[in-house]
Amino acid sequence: MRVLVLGGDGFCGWPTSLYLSDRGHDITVVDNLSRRKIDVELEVESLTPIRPINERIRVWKEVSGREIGFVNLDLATEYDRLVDLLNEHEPDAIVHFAEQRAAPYSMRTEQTKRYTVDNNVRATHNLLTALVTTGSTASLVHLGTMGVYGYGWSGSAPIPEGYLTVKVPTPDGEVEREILHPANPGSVYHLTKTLDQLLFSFYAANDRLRITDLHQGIVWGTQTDQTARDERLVNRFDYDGDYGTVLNRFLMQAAIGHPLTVHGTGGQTRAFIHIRDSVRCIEIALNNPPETGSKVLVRNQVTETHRLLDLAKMISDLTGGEIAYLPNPRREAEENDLAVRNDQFLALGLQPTTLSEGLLEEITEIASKYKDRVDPTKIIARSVWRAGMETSDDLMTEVPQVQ
Ligand code: NAD
Ligand code: USQ
Repeated sequence: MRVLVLGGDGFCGWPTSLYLSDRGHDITVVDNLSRRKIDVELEVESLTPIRPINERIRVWKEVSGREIGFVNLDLATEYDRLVDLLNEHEPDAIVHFAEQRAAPYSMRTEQTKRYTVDNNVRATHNLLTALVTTGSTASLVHLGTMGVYGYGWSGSAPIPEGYLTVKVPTPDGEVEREILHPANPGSVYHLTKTLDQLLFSFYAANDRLRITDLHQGIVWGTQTDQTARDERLVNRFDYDGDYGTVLNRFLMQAAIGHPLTVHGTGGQTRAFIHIRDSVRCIEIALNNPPETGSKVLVRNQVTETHRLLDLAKMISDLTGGEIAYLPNPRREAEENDLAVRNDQFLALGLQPTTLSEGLLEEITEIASKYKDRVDPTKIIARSVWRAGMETSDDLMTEVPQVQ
């Protein structure tokens, strides 16, 4: 397949591009490199030393013999170039990762709230109108999030894959309807994904676009078989308070001897998936698109759910690290149950990598290896959901020397 990978320089996009290229697909990465610019703005770097995109692509050619194309394009602001790209490229499929994806960054300031909405909603809508105007028949796979459902809105009832069947009372009795699961975003970032959902619904119905929305959990891990082939292909690993996600942060913290930063009681339960499974799911989704004219196909892209405190304890047991209970900078439930249906990917052949298999390897092969690159002043999460909320002071000012 000829595949455009939008956001293909990012944490999920880069390993997906390499995986699909390795599987023989013809890949072009489209990315405006905004994520690298945000690192400069936040004065932080990936724990792993990621190379510039053109070098990454050159090295991939060297090790695999396969070409990957690159187009530097801003989906949110360069509409005419996007239309030209679709006309010239005629893709069979498009994978859309290209959004501002950090909840804390989206809540940091009024500018980052506005940027997140402007960037994400315009990028998605531009893509949809460009597909219509060019008459493209490409199927679209978008990365959504578990956070569109909220966490635990229906208690211990498993979250369905996208749609709920409800009974509507009418004067003539109850009628049954299938609706999108109610949206319960917990941050401006998650809000943009709920807006994306409505855009997809409209364009699937009105213009018969073929769209799959993958509601992905928190991705953990770093490397895939492809990114591990050469150090210059290494994937991004975010550990800072805005972009670092919880499990990778705990792994990095354990590696440097920093207390594990549990927000509040740690009673929050979230869904997780390893990056190796995430890239496999994308290919499965590409190979199994919806029919023309059907509603948006929603698949939950998660493999396990865990309470944060249980994760912290698991890592603490493996490494001997302490747990710190910090004031929670977010407005979120202190405790929640979370059960999620993921029958579709399992039925289509996904064999999940479990936490128990991958954790130790991740600590030793990535977090420990690059621990001297950590800036300890960037670890504590300081973006608050409402002005005036308390955050913790730094728990460590210097990274201890490698033993
Ligand atoms: P990332 O920030 O590492 O990658 C996103 C990429 O998109 C970056 O390279 C960025 O430069 C690019 N981009 C952003 N706006 C763009 C624009 N307007 N035009 C062109 N390129 C643009 O994020 P990620 O972790 O790889 O996440 C990818 C997608 O998956 C996101 O949409 C995110 O919401 C979703 N997702 C991520 C996770 C996770 O745990 N990382 C979990 C669930 C869903
Ligand atoms: N948390 C801690 N300690 C930390 C960091 C986070 O306790 O050091 C807590 C947070 O308060 C929150 C939970 O861990 O309760 C998850 O936070 P996170 O930063 O790992 O994940 P989140 O903000 O939800 O966002 C990430 C990705 C986002 C994706 C989402 C999937 O950044 O792109 O959409 O995971 S999901 O959470 O399933 O909606």
